[in-house]
Amino acid sequence: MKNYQYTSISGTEQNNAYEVTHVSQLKEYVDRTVIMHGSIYKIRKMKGFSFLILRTARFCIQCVCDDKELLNELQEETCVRMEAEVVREERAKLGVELHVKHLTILSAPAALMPVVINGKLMETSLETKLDFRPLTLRNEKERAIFKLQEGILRGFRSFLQENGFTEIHSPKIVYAGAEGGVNIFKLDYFGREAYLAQSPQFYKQMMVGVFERVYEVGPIFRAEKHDTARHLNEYTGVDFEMGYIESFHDVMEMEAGMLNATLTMLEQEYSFELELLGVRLPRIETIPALKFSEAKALVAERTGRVFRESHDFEPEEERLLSEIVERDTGSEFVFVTHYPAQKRPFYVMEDPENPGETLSFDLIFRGLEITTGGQRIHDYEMQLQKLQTRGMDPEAFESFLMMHRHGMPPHGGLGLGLERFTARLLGFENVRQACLFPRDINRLTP
Ligand code: AMO
Repeated sequence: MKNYQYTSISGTEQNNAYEVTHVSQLKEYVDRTVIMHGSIYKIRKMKGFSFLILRTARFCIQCVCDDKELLNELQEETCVRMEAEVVREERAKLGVELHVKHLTILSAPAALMPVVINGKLMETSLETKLDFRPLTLRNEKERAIFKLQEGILRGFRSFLQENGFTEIHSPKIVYAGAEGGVNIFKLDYFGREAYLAQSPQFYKQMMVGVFERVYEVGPIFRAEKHDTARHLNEYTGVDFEMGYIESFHDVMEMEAGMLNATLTMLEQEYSFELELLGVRLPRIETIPALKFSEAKALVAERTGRVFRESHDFEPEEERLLSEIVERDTGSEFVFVTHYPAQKRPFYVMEDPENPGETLSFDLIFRGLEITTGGQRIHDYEMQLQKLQTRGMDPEAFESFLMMHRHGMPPHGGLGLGLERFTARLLGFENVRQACLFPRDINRLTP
């Protein structure tokens, strides 16, 4: 017998032992003997036997072992290979448990765990969790966060592939920042000044001239000097860019479709993790859209609060806007469009009917900005003029302007922060909880 889920090992079919690499269908093996490997996540001593919880690639399985000698040798986090009988047990999470017949120790830990990782909840601070990340990620719930994150990316990728996008990989050592501002890491590049990429912006635009529709999933570096719950110094950006658009609404529509497809995939293929973490998935029917000026006015009117920043949203304003929109429409997502040009980078297209306002948008989800996007300038003269009015040197952007000079279709795209989206989806206040190994102003390890 050979397929993707189970591989029979030669010679063992006679005694009916199957090497199981995927435990979700373990139930089909009731009363048979299987061979499995994993780590001993937890040992619970009972009278005359012990429960061993075996942590496998995705699930934890309850095992029963009554071999006293063996139990004396075993400790938590030992890596083992076992031959065991599958026994129906309705009280066990998977509906079956394993009765150990034979067990081989592959590797034993050299030291005791510095933190308890096998409790139901990890009752420790975020700082401690992050200090011991290689270990704390082994916790069943902690790792489920990142299994879901894998699901999110699978959803994004398969939607984009189905819609004709080509995946690209742009350089992360760059000659200029794309997003402006001071949050850029400088680098000594063989005596020349270079930077760590703040965004794949220039390159994804260039690649629209090549493939028409492109996307990239990759690291983004921002030298944020403040320590907030929504900023990382290195995060994973999901960027896409599409040519021949009629307006930036095409980009918003594509994003709504991508989120919808992804939530459906999570519901179908990640129910184990969703249940384990008690995640409530949002619904997306139509995402309401408000102009920036309308959204500002709405928050001021409903809350009676006036915010200082007139060209952008303050985080508290985003949160309040989300609450109002959810109350009024039931949607946990809201698009805010037409941001003032002052706060948007030089590649963003201004509204020809209303210069000063941009054809751009942010997507706010459960109170936090998760995406920025919009239509870009494709006309050479317009881009050149924009650089000049901003006092920027066109020569420094020669390789960017090259594409404009030689013909570009109307195009637009967006950038989504993977950790921010994951954090809001899972109901976390701090974006670090949705990052495997966060980099912030105080943290460079592990
Ligand atoms: P922007 O700078 O708004 O736009 O970034 C896009 C999205 O990236 C996420 N994000 C962050 N996540 C964690 N830590 C940070 N420090 C951080 N900064 C940003 C947010 C944000 O919405 N080039 C444009 C995108 C485009 O127009 O295509 C850009 O980078 O979720």
